[in-house]
Amino acid sequence: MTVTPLPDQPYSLILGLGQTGLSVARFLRAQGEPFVVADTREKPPLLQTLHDEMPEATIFTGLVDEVSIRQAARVIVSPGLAPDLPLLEVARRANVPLESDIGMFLSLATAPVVGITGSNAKSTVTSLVGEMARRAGMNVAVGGNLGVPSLELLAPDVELYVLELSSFQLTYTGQPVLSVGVMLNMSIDHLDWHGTADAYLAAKQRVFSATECAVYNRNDAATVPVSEQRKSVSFGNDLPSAGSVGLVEYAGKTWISRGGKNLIAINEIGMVGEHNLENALAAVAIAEAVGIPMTAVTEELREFSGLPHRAELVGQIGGNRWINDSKATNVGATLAALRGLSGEDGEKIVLIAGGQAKGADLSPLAGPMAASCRALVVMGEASTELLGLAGNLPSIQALSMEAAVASAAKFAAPGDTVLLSPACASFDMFDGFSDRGDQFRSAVLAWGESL
Ligand code: UMA
Ligand code: ADP
Repeated sequence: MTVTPLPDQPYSLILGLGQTGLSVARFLRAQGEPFVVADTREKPPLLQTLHDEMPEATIFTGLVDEVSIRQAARVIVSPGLAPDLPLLEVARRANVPLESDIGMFLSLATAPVVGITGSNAKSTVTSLVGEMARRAGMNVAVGGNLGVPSLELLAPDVELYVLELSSFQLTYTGQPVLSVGVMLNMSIDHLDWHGTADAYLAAKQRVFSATECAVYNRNDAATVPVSEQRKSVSFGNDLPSAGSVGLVEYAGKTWISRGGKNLIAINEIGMVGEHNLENALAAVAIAEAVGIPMTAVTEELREFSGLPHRAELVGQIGGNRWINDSKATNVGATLAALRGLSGEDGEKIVLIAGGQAKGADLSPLAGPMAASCRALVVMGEASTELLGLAGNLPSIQALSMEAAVASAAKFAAPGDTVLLSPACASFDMFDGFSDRGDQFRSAVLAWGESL
């Protein structure tokens, strides 16, 4: 343990030295406010950066001195830290308030803030809404759980903030004061962090606790605000009522319609898959709530083709469509991919799945896999559980991404889709979902060249 003196004046204890902790330290330093940094890891990833930028900062690593927590005026908790961490119990017992960078940001932001949560599609919808606002000529700042930590977005000339909010961030944010609070969808994830499904759902529902306008998915009951709302806009892939967003059949086409006005035919949308149509509907509802002009909204829907690693086309190779959906780190995302990418003419999916299940029950995959898959290739810690769900499907375990691609290629019939959509986190075999997706792409392209 490093022995370092604590400040004489009231100080903030920044718990966690990842991207969030560093952004809080930078912010407090710029404000001239005293702080101490603590991280339970011996060598947190951004230790050197902190030393370089602020050599005078007090930091505890590894075994954190509990006195530093008890004497703090507040603890600013990084989102990766689960609520049952003993250090957080020390703070609670000493009545030291737990806060988040998001709460600090919201108390300082002067422009409207859109906060977007949900089990899946947060990054896609956050980016899409940001692009819609940019196209409309607004000075928009986009970040939060996606990319740039919120405090680093603060600037006096920003006209709109669009934040992706994770259940972890919401847990430590009390009642987030938002202009527009959004819940896209709900399926179970992060049980290893939250402990129970109820705790996960309650964290997500916080997005509505102090919002001016709630945007929710009327076809997903768990996204409907439990608290009373002054204003709300719903979206769904059914007929919209007045003031909401949905789908309308007109002149032989299906249209995204808002408040009785048809905006864009769905065959003109740049993103693929049924699940991305839901995302387009959500983005229109958010744009409506924020007041982004609809011409910019529809232009962007035509242009935006989605983010990498989310149902991303790698190529049409060897008679098959290869799709990288490495960001599918929970069951809900893989179910959406199976639903959204199933062939209509008898083509089937060869699914590559597996990794760390994070305490989730994978069994809801069994039925949809049986209905839409030709075969199953499993990887990582969840292999045995997934093989147990394969039923009559041909299945095999692969020990590397190259082996998974080779097995999938053997299973695939002409016209089939080979889909990497793991339903699991990647850290047992990869450096993260991007690394897993990149390795998939490389292995597919290398296999294609060998043909
Ligand atoms: N950790 C410790 N001890 C500590 C502090 C952290 O062991 O004292 C561990 C955590 O348990 C975790 C890892 O370190 O495994 C990183 O945690 P962190 O809170 O320091 O993470 P940051 O670098 O601050 O990144 C966080 C988000 N990460 C998490 O919530 C795990 C990033 O989201 C986010 O982009 C960033 O803040 C900026 O806002 C990533 C993520 O995976 C993309 N989010 C989850 C998801 O999307 O599913 C919620
Ligand atoms: P998040 O930031 O919530 O993780 P992403 O946009 O990164 O969301 O997408 C995560 C995963 O969810 C990807 O595998 C993507 O294909 C899948 N997905 C995208 N849209 C939906 C949806 N509407 N419902 C369920 N899954 C979806």
